[in-house]
Amino acid sequence: MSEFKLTTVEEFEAATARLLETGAKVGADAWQFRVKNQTPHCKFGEEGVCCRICTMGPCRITKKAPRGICGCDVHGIVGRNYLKFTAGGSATHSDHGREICHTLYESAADGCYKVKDPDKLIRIAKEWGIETEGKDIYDLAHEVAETGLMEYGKPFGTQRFLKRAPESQQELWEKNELAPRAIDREVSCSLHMSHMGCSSKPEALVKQAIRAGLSDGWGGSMMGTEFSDVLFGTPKPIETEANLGVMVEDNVNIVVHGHDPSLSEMICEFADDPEMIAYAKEQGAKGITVSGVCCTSNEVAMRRGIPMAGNFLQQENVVLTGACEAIVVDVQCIFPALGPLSKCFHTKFITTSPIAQMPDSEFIRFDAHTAGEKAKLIVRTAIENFKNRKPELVHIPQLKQKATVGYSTEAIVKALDGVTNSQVDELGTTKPLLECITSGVLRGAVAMVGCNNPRVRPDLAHIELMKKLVANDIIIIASGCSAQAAAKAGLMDKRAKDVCGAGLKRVCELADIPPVLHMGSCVDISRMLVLAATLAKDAGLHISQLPVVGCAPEWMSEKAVSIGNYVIGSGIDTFLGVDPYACGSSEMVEILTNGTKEWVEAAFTVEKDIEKLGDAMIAKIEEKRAALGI
Ligand code: XCC
Ligand code: SF4
Repeated sequence: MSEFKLTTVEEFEAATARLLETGAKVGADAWQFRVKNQTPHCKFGEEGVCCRICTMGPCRITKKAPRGICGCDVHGIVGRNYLKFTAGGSATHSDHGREICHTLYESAADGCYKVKDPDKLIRIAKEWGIETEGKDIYDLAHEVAETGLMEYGKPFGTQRFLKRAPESQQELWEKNELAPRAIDREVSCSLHMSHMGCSSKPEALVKQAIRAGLSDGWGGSMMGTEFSDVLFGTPKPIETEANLGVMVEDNVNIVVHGHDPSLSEMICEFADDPEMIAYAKEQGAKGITVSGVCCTSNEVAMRRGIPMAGNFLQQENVVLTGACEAIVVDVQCIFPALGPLSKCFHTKFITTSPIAQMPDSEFIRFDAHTAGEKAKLIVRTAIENFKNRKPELVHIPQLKQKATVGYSTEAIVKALDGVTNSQVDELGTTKPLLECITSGVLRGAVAMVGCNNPRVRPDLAHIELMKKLVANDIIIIASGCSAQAAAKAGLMDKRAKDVCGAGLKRVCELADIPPVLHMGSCVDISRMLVLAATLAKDAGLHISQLPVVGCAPEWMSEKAVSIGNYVIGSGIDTFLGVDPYACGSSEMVEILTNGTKEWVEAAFTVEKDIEKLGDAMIAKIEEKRAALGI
């Protein structure tokens, strides 16, 4: 085995610089240049003090003009903007969840989509009080899917999955009117509250932001995760690789990008088809390589070991390799830049969802009924494009790392059972993990999530923070582009145990895990909620008492704000490296960083200095340990 060494951000950057040289040859634009054109950013926008929700404005708050034309002050404006931002994220995650519910509804024994994890389906049905006895599994799938879909619009009651939380958490939600009702209602209500002439009281706006966030985390996202598992299998540890070097020069390269696994699962299926591989060979390639970007990539990495070409800010790089026959996208986080960029190369930019339609793309509409034939068409299109490559433009940076991924909550519980000899019941027990934490072998856990962002040096905060935390015996669970940053660096290689403190290293050896556990895509942050809830229940604690914090050091999207709201809303202190356009209001800052503790026992910390951010997380974890007397 070759010697193990983490890849540095400098190495990522050198690879990117080389790709930008290719770009320059063909006149390609890239985000690196657009950032320059957009700098300096609008100060009013950055501080969240610009309001354009009615045409009396736009109004921007300054010393000279402390109120908008309607009389709204800065706190109301920042608060409304914050709530709208959250609603956008909650809607997006939840609509993804809804699509998955529909896919589950369309599943059939002879259909494109089948039930791969019937046990999980039955477990959820029982949890929801749906009769399972003697039912055909597809009848049950339809019934569960329909019940799930009702969660979006039911007139009465709150989200079913809230029952998974410890009682203490549920009480807090009830008491503070934070328990999310129908998902669509929370999104609509947020838009209603932030309409001209409705709420301008920051407390009310933040409370609703938390409720809308919770409807995402414990509603839309959780259904997205659970039903994806039912359809495509609950992830188990699996080997894969990460970074651009996973693309293979001699093969047809298909890159999947976006979030909904329904598309990418099918693409992977057909890329494996011997008939397709033979066709690729006929066209002069040696085979077919599917790799991924963003959360679609995380989904197929977790379940199939499909390699991860990169995270968010690497999406242009895959095209710049000159070796990408097709970049196939579904929804979310897709740069519209991919259209014009693909035109500079032979790459086909294929959009598939009516929700994400873009200029300069080929639209091959994907739906549950025709998924098979459409996937086949896409794979075939990519294969036939191989011959159009311009060999002089081909350069794939030879950077990649091995990664063990696939750590669903179920898989983590199972893996950690190797550490002690506790009995495991059907679902496993978190006792061994709790013992590691109580004894101090592990000091705690950090959920590292979210995007990378040109506002900071991309990937640096993710990687540096993880290195610092694992060296301090803090285990990391990661998702989204943060997980991919870790994988690219090598932190998901089991050999990364050597950069850990002695306690975590021992746990990694005994349980045979890497120190950073890949929990999946961003909707899979719901897995983290379930894990935290289970740990708290098993320990007889509030979630807020666990030595666990969340961190999104480079986040950028509306979805990330929704996530932040549901993570603090679930009692987990959350550390951000990018300000959510809230710093223009002292009252909003106070509520978000302190005031929310009164309702949910957790709050945000915003800190742009990476060292200080890491220190603050460690201090928080130690503070929680001290409070527990461990
Ligand atoms: Fe998108 Fe989920 Fe952010 Fe990555 S981490 S840039 S939201 S892909 Ni969710
Ligand atoms: Fe200006 Fe008030 Fe209209 Fe906002 S709602 S644009 S602050 S007048």
